[in-house]
Amino acid sequence: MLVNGKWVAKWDPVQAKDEKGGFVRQTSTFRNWVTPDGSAGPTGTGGFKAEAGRYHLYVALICPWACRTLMARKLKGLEDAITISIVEPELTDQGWRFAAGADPVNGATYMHDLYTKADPQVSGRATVPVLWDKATGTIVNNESAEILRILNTGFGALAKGPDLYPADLAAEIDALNDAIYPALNNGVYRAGFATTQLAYEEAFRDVFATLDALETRLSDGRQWLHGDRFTETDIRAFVTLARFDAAYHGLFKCNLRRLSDYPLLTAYSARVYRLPGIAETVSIDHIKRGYYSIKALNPNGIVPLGPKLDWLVP
Ligand SMILES: N[C@@H](CCC(=O)N[C@@H](CS)C(=O)NCC(=O)O)C(=O)O
Repeated sequence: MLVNGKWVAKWDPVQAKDEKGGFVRQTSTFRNWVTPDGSAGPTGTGGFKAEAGRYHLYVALICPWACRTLMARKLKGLEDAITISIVEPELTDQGWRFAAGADPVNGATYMHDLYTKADPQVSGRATVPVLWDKATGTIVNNESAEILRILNTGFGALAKGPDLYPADLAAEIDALNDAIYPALNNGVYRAGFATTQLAYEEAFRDVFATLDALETRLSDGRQWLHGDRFTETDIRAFVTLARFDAAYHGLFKCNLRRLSDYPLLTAYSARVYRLPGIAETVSIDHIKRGYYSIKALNPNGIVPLGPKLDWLVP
């Protein structure tokens, strides 16, 4: 991670734990918002006006948080307005790395180069996603939950597509997001990066209780998690479901059931995958190579050949 702008240690997924040995995810540091007129958003400072071609999104295809933002960019028709760079799937001792030429905006070698460019004294982990402002040469925001909302409304008329956070569903969306984030989205990481049996078992139970609840939720025939409208909760659920059998079931020891043991969640995942543009945001190759490159969990770096994924239909 970075301490006062210097890269200090070899990359290790677990650098903060709670008193039970549970994995603790750091909070994001850059919290500004792009808005249609450049006024300040709910947090941070103003000065980030929506303009086509001004912003760049840095992502990893292995990363569920980054892929939230890639999905929203597609669904909101912002591909022409926002350019992207994709890091290499394997984590190095200095975190995410770019292949030669993969960052035409800053020419960075590592993700941490962008963090120190934005703030030479920055401390923390150099995570993806990052929404970068080419005009001022800084990071606008590195919190995927907020970038999702920025892509939904911050780009004003540049964006098209469905409202991913409609006002009349906001309370319901917030409630379901708040339930699935700790127990499922981050729950699989809490299981995978637990350093005690107790922390692992707690996370494991949370993960499967949540999958069971989501399967039940879909049993009334609804198409999406909040009914007939596709919302940001569907994005947030899908990115975890899409990685479940390929990475979390094996590497993160979330092995009570597979996604494919849940018929409604499997059909739901296939439905999301078939939305226009979404298949391009899903790389099972990157997901497997990326997760299985985490040396602390898989020292020899062997990448499994399976499993067969039933939801991955064109
Ligand atoms: N709160 C952040 C979390 C992002 C995050 O943890 N990304 C991971 C990849 S899945 C990362 O970049 N990790 C690199 C590191 O921890 O050094 C968000 O949702 O945007």
